[in-house]
Amino acid sequence: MLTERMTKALNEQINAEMFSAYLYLSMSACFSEMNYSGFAQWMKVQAMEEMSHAMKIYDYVIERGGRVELLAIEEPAKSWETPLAAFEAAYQHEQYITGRINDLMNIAIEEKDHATNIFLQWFVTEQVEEEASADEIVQKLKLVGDHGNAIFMVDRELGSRTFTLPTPA
Ligand code: OFO
Repeated sequence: MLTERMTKALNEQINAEMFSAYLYLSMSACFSEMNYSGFAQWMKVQAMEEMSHAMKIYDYVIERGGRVELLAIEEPAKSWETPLAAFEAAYQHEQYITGRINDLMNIAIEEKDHATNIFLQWFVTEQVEEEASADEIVQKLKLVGDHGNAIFMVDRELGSRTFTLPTPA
């Protein structure tokens, strides 16, 4: 059984993951408008991944006999000046999410909730990957600078990303 405090924190994380999905879908729409179909595809896949993160927590709360409460999803920003600005914002957002996962882990420890602690370990590892992949693209875009052809090549490369359901916790 989850404590009330743990349940509340997990419900808030469902919301944060859904907001991540909204944010990346908004970036995808912005890229589509700019005719960067590869960046748009990458962000769309990222949005689906975020929804799967939310669902993972949703299923866990229910499995533990907790009550899922869905909260209002904040409206994301709608436009970014350049691909670099969007990916920098994505990287910053992932750092914020990592902080949230760490806070959740601290609550699990304080509540002596070992099952939730183990469950959250998947997210701790996932965040390392989430930060690394966003930062890698930021670095690549910094390297290519204003060179249109090179940006086009990065766009093409990122367009090959497809969605695969993350491995179970
Ligand atoms: Fe769910 O990892 Fe990104 O936000």
